[in-house]
Amino acid sequence: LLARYGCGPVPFTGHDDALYERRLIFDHVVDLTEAGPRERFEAVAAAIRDVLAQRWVRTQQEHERANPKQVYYLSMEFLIGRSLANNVMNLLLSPLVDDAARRRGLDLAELIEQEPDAGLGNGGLGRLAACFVESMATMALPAIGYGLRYDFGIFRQELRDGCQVEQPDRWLARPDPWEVARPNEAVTVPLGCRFEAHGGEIAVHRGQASHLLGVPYDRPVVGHGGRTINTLRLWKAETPDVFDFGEFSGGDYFGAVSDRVLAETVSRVLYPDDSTPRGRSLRFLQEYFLVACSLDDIVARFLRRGNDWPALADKVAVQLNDTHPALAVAELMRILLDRAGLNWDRAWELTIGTLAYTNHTLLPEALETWPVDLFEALLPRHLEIVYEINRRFLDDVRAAHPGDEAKVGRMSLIEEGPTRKVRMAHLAIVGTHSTNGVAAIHSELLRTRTVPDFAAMFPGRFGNKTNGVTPRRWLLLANPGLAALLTEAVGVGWAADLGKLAAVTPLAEDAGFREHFLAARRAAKLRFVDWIRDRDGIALDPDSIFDAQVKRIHEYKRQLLNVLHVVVCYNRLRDDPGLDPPPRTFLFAGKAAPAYHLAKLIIRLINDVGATLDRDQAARGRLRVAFLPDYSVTLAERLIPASDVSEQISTAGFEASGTSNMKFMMNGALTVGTRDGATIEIAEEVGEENLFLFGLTADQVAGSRGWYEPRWHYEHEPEARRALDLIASGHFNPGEPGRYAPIREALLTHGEPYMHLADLTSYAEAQRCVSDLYADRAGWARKAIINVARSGKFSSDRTIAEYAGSIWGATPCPVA
Ligand code: DL6
Repeated sequence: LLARYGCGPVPFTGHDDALYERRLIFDHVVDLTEAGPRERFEAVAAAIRDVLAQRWVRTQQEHERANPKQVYYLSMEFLIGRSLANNVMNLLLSPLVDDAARRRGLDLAELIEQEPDAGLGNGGLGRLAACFVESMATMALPAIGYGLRYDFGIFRQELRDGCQVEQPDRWLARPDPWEVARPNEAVTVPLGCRFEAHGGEIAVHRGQASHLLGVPYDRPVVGHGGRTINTLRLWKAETPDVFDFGEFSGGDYFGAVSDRVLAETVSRVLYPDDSTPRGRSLRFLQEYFLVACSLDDIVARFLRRGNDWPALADKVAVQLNDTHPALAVAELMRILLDRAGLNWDRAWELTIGTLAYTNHTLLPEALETWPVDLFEALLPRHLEIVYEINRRFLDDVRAAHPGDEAKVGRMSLIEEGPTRKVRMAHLAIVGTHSTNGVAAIHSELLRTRTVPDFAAMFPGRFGNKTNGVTPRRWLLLANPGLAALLTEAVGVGWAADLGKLAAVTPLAEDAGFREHFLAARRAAKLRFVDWIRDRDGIALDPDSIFDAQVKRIHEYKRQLLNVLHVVVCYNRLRDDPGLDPPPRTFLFAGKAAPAYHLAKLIIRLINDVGATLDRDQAARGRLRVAFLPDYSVTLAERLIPASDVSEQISTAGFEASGTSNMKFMMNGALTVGTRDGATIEIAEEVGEENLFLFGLTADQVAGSRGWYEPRWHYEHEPEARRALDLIASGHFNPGEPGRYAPIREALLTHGEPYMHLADLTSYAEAQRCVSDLYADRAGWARKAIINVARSGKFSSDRTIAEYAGSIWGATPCPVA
């Protein structure tokens, strides 16, 4: 793939051996021997940034000069994680940095641990954005990611008495060595009102226009090989002046300063809701702020390069990561009408040609709508434009379907009712030239079930782009032992062309290779065991199967199904102490949205079950449950290579794609999964015999809606009944017997949407097959090797090549 994109690794040569010392002394004014680990980390990171700075400038100069079609990825979330080790790897500086560290007696692993995760995302959607920008840089695509520079990213999760407690994530408490503030490139964002923010809501004072300032903070996005260094530009909200001089000279010093503080709340905190937006008005302002700053910047760059408005769609491709930046449709129309002075039809054509939209969820509660009132108060001109888009669009609907007012109502951009709302997904579909889902089944369900009227009206606009993950971070960096083995087997090129791993397939039959493979996996497991013991004081048994379910806690992802199965296993051990299944450790990690009470109760249940098993002789040493607090990119990088089993057990039809499923298989874990999201495509790649599929299909789930009766399973399936009864009995929580009544009630409610009990029996059967296979060392290794070998499709390079080819029409712009 990389060869096709005309790039490959370039070793860095001209280095300055004293960069680190200079950074330490001049930035921190500290004697070399007295610097603490954090100062040493900052100095190393700053030294690496010094190394890449000229190439970063060179990339920008080349893009200015060549004036290629430029890609922009707009996303409210970029779940970046740490950057130091990743940047060193992608710059191909690892041998040099290892050597420099050795000569100075620096413990690199210790320094790496000093870097906080940039947790600017909730989960899959934000991590995908981070993988995408890395792939775009690796493939030399001229691309910029735009997001918000939240002062507080996703909350830090603590566990107290087994319960999730949210703590602020102060990731910027110390200076971030990667970012470059560019106040001279700040943009002004006009608003139709003044506002005050209180607890996530804003109170608007109509009739008093105000404005915000968007200050860009740039972060380097290093492509593998270090040739292209693209930019991730994150906006911070500020007020135009420190003081409003009118108020100041009038004596209202406090009022003038507090206005500034209010404005800065716009980029203060990431909303911690995954798939279930809470519809806070400050979030609406955040979304507009991202769109307004980014489009202003995009247009400025477009014009600066000497382009004229008619060329906009030939020179600019903007991808909207879900509907969060869908206001871009109205904002770009506003720019083209009011600023460029184009007529409506021309402006509309350019808007559609420039923008494209990715859908990431079918959950009805996650499809964004915003009250018309909020538009009226904050963005009256945008509302006018949305109404006009809708008027013209509904004329077309009526012309195509005369008399079908029901269809008109369904398709309207405005949801009528006591509170009139703008349907952001409809705006995004109507105002862009491309709508894609993120896995084949998801794109199909989007077309056929969620927005069939739109798919019928715009058949050419709908497509699929199955997600991918970057193999640099998720294999080369995360799993050095396995990576080295793969390089030995197929050469160095696999990290930039993951399809090359297919050549490993025949080695599954090679007993010697299997042993090396198992040894590499064992090393990753031991590394993780040490790391998690040091981080959390959690002791894990590396001789047990590590069975991992790591993702946001949500009913549709079915952590509860996993727990029910654990309790089934526990009951079996209590019944028959002679049973001898291979020991298993069920690892859970993930955050619950702070207001999602049932999800938080699930976390507590997992912890209660874990504590009970630890105390019970029947389970000890054979069955363990551990909830690893504060799931993050860094935790995933350590845990995934150490896991034997990957749990992908969402109710079929609910998980749009999933991406941890790809990271696990790439690292040699075997999947236990439903036919959902990209797991279906993983099964196609590896063959159904090389993973453990179970459960109802999406069609069966949809077909059961309305008549599904969980009580039937409760009454006819004794293991399910006993497991549920044990949970409800207070066995795991003797201090508060009724604690899990809401879970019992949810699982037994007629029509339970996630169909836990319907899938429990086939899930337990799949898990029995896992235990049986584990006893067969060679058989297990064979399947695991085939998973790694067939993971090529799931590189985000492949996904990005598809976006570039069929949505953006963008080609690489290599930097000499
Ligand atoms: O496409 C990235 C990721 C998918 O892999 C997950 O399956 C999906 O749940 C997630 N979607 C969201 C929804 N957020 N919104 N809106 O995070 O996207």
